[in-house]
Amino acid sequence: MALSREDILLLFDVDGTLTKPRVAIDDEFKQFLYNEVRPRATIGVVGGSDLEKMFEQLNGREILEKFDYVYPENGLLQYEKGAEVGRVSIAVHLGEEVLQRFINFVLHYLSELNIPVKRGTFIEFRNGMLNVSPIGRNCSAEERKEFFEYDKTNHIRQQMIDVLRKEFRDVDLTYSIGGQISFDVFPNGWDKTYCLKHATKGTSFKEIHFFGDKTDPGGNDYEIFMDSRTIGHKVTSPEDTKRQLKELLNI
Ligand code: M1P
Repeated sequence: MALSREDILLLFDVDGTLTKPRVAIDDEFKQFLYNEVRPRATIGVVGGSDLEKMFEQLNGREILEKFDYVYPENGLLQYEKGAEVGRVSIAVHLGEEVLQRFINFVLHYLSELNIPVKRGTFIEFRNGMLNVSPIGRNCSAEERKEFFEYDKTNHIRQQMIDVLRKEFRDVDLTYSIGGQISFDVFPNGWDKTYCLKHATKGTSFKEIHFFGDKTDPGGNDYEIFMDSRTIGHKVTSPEDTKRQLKELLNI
């Protein structure tokens, strides 16, 4: 028996899955999603980024209407059928004392770090997570590319994470590299699997599929890709996502 829209949920990562890293979604792919995929399945997007960055990449606020579920910050904020239905706060969870100890340590670490280029906004404070960037989120697109290449051989982010893990072993924190210039920090369990409890509340999906590119250990798609509630699809680009969707839905 063929599955209906109510039976099947497709959840998508953003960077590397629906778009190329930190750029806007391709118009043709967007039309394919809305006109070919949406009639056949319930669709949701679960990104590591905050809502503003999702708007930048996915053609503005229309995603709140076009996607059934929008989950920024791994689903630590939840929008369903266009409206916010919940959020959790890292500040409340950790408490001000631990939070400041962490922020102070990061700023001190960065003040002693020498890398080719440093800009501004080294810590972005979000609702459910902190985003830490050694180069700073104010870098240009060119500087972003250069840092990404530099980090591949110098492991600036990984070394910093190793130090933080040791220093804050008493705090339940997960560190996740999801993009090119930064890493996300959030309480254990607040990874992308967090969105599943919301997506499955009051629904009876027979299949939940997840599409992501950072599905290896340490990547921010790993936990949800491996979760027993999802059927994981590893993709290499938006073109690959489209190809796998066509195959799955017989389009
Ligand atoms: O969606 C993946 C990541 O995208 C951005 O990473 P970067 O700026 O390092 O490329 C960030 O929004 C990050 O939080 C997110 O996980």
